[in-house]
Amino acid sequence: MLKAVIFDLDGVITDTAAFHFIAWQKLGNKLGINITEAFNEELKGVDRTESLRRILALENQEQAFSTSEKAALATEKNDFYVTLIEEITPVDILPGISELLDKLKQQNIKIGLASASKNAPTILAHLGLSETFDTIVDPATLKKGKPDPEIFIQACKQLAVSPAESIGVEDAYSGIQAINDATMYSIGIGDSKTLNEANYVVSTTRELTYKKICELWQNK
Ligand code: UVW
Repeated sequence: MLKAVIFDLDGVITDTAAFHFIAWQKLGNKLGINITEAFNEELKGVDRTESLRRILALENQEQAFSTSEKAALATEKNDFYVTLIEEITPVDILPGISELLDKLKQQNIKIGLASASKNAPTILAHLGLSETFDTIVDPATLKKGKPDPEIFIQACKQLAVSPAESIGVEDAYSGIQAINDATMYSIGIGDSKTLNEANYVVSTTRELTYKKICELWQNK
C-alpha cells in the first residue's frame, strides 16, 4: 500500500534554479569566474558548499581560499539568494502540484520533503505549503548528499513508513539514484533520457496527477 510520497523541492514543487543562477553569477563575477546556465543545471540538487567547490574548481581556485573564506563566500551567495526568494509566492508552485498535494492529503498519504536546500522551510512558507508537508528533512543533519540515499531514508523514518511503501519524486539524475538506492519507487520529472534510471518519467509536473501515481503504484 502506498503510504508516502517524498518530494524534492527545486524543480519539483517550485523552480528556484533561476534564483540560484543569479546569486552564483553575482559571486562568480566578483571572483572572475564565468558561470553559465548549463553549468548551473549541473548544480541542481547539489548543496551550497559543494556547489561553491565546483564553481571555484572551474578556475582552479579551490586552494586560493581558506575554509573560513569559503564559508564567507557561501554565506555571501546565500544572503543575496535569500533576498531573491522573498519574491516567491503561491503562484510559483509548479503546475499540477497543488492539486496533487491536496489529493494526497485527502487520501491520508503522507507528504515529505527531501531537499538539499537549507532554505527549504523558508521557500515552503512563501509558497503557503508549510502546513502541507508532514515532514521536512533537515539537510544539516545528514552525512552525505544525493546521490546517497540517506535523505530519502531519513524522510521515511521521520514519516514512520518503509521505503517499500513510498514514492520519491525528483528532477535530477542524482536524486533518482538516491531514491532507487533507498529502494523506493522513483518518478522523474524532466527528460526521460537524462532520468533514464527512474521507474517512470513525466516530462512536466502537470502530468504528475494522483490518478497517474495510483496507476503506477498498482502496476509496479
Ligand atoms: C542548496 O544547497 C541546494 O540550496 P541552499 O543554498 O538553498 O541551501
